[in-house]
Amino acid sequence: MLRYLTAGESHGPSLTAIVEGMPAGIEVDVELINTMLKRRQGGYGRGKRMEIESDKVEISSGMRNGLTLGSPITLTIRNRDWENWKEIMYPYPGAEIQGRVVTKPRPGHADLPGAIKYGQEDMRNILERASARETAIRTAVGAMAVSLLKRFKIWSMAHVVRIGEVEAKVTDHEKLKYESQEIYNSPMYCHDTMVTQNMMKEVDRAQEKGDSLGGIFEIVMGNLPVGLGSHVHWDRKIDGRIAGALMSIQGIKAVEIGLGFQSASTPGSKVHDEIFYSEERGFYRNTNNAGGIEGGMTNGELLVVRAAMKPIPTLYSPLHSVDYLTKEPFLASVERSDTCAVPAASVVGEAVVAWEIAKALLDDYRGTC
Ligand code: EPS
Repeated sequence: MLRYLTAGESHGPSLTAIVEGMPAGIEVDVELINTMLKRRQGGYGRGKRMEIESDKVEISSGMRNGLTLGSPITLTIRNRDWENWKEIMYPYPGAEIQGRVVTKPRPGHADLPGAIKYGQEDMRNILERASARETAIRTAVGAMAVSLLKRFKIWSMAHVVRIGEVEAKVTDHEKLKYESQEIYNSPMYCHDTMVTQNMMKEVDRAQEKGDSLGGIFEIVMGNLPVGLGSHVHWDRKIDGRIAGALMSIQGIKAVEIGLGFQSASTPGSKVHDEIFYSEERGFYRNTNNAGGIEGGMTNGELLVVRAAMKPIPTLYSPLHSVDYLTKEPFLASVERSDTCAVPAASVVGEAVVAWEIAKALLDDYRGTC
C-alpha cells in the first residue's frame, strides 16, 4: 500500500516524510521534485519567509543509483529559518520557551481549538505544526507521484482561477496542457495575462489594508485510464479520496469536481454527459460536467477538480480575539505571514491529487510498474 507520514515544525530544523509502498526500480526525478518545491514557494502575495527559504529535497533512504529500492523512502527539506529560531525551538531541555509565546488566538487558525485539545498554554506549540509550511514536504511526496504518473503518460497541471473577486474563465481544459509554462510564468499561476494583472492588483489592495485574500485553484489531469477507484466501497471512491486529500491542505474550505455546486441547480438533461462511440475513440463524451469521474471511478475524460482556499488567518490589521490565559479581549497575534498563498496552494493541490491517483493506479496495476 502506498502511504506516507510527515513530521516537522514550521521553525524546526527540517520537514521529513517517510514514503512507503513505491515499487522498486522506479526512477525518481529529483529535479522535478525541486521544480515543484520552487513553484510552491512562489506566487504573488507571499510573505518574507519565502525570501529566507530555498526548498530542496534530500533523499536519505529507499533509493540507490537514482532508482527506488522498494524500501521506505525518507525525504527531508531543511528549514533555513531554523537558524533564527534555534533557541526558541530547541528540541531538548533548555529551550527559551518564554520567547515568542502566543496566547492570542487568531480567528480561523488552529491556535484555539488546538490549545484546548492538547492542553497547551503557549499556542506556538500548536501553530508550529499547523502551519502551511508542512505543505512543502507534502509537495515533495506528491512530486514523486507526478513523476511515477509520467511513466504512464498521465499529465497533470494546476492553475489559479480566482483570487478574491477576480475570476479567470476557462473555456478549454484540454488546451491548458500546452499552456503550463505560461501558467507557471504568471505571478498568479493563471492562464490569462490580463486577469493575472487584475489578480495582482487585488492582492495589492488587500495588502494595503492589512487584509488577506483567498481564491480557487483548479487541478487538471489527462490520459487517465478508465476505472481508477471503485464503486464498491466508500473508501475506494476516487472522488472521495481526492476531495479528502484536497480538504487536508491548510486553508481549504471546499472542493468541487466538474460542474460541482452548479450541478445542484441545473437539470439532469444539462448535467449528465451523453455517451458516444466511434471505432477510433471508443466510448467518449462531448461534454465533461462529471469532471472525469462517474460512480467513484475515473471515466477516461479529463479530471477537473477545484478547491477553494479561505484567506490566511494572520491579518496585519488583526481581528477581535480573547487572550487564552487572561480571558481579556485583545486583537489577535500578528505572526509574519502571506497576503495570499493561493498560487502556492495550487501546487500542493496538484501534488496531493497526483498522490491519490498514483495510489489508485498502484492498487490496480502494481504488477506493471
Ligand atoms: C509557509 C510558511 C510560513 C507562512 C505560511 C506558509 O512561514 P512563517 O510562518 O514563518 O512566516 O509563510 O504559513 C501560513 C500561512 C500559516 O498559516 O501557517 C510556507 O512554507 O508555505
